[in-house]
Amino acid sequence: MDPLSQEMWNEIDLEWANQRLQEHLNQCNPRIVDPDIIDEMLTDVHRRMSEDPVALRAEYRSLSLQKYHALEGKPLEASHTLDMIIIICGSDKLIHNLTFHALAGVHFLKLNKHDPVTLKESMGTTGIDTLRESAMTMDRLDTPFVSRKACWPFPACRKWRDPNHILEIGGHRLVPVEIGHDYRDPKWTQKIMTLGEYFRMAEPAYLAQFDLFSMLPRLEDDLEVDWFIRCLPAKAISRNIWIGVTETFTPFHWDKDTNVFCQIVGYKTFRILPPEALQDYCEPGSNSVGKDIPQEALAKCELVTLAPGDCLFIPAGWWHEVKSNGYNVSVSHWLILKPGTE
Ligand SMILES: O=C(O)CCC(=O)C(=O)O
Repeated sequence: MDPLSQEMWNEIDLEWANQRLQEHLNQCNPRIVDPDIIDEMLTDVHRRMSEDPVALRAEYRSLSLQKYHALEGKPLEASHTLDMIIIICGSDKLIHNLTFHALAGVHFLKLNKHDPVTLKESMGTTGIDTLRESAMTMDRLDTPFVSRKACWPFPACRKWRDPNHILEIGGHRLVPVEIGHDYRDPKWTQKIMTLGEYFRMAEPAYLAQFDLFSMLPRLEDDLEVDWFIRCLPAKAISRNIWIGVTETFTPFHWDKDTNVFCQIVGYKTFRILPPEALQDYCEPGSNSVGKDIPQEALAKCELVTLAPGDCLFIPAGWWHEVKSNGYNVSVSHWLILKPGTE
């Protein structure tokens, strides 16, 4: 969801949503009412998705809405059907309204034990202005920098230290979780599970780079959505959450967009290298490298540990590798820069 242009969906209008759903169902010809048959069709559509992603996503959404309707009286199954639409096709106002409807009155059972994340000594307070000044005074945004405590004013830095805050909002919702140490591991795989199940996992897993905000817009209240408009020369933003419950590891890679990476809960350590540093170790066209990077190529790494509230600015094309240990939440913002600043 793009916070710079999005129409906020805070208004829940069930009458409007039911009318839209009914209109949609009336257009389905034939209309399928057996959830098991729809499931088989959904599996087939998902398998063929790469053949024609636009048309097949539309078909996936349409079939899922029919399944949702057929599951009346089964709130969790109905809401999971809508979550699969969000994961595969993205969210929209209708899906968001229907989810609210499906889960009204369903509560999530709190985690009964969690270790609150203790704050190490503050690494200095600088605040939002530092990031704004750095962004404004740079001719070109082509050097990484850390702005200590720049996003510390976000309420998320305090509220999300207790995972139950996130779980109360979305514990029943489905999310795609990476299972395994990292994506180079032959046993690495992805599983869809509820956020509640994810938070109870003990084996290496990662809820990585997921737009949880389009699923749970209430979480946006804990961030400052217009912060980037005030601070940075961005005309649009793609925002993703990274939640770790065990240790996490993201191997060296680069991204095509500039990133403002906000550390919200816990600590994360980055190794950073300029674009030319690892070119010789990656396949043409690839943005990642295999396991064997010679030590001499890593000699000039910048090492930085982010604490809660710190922001790291990673220019497009810069290599980065990221480690964390224990409960950890970050929010990355890929910026679509204003003309003249890219
Ligand atoms: O936090 C992580 O594990 C990786 C973050 C990252 O690579 C990114 O935001 O581009």
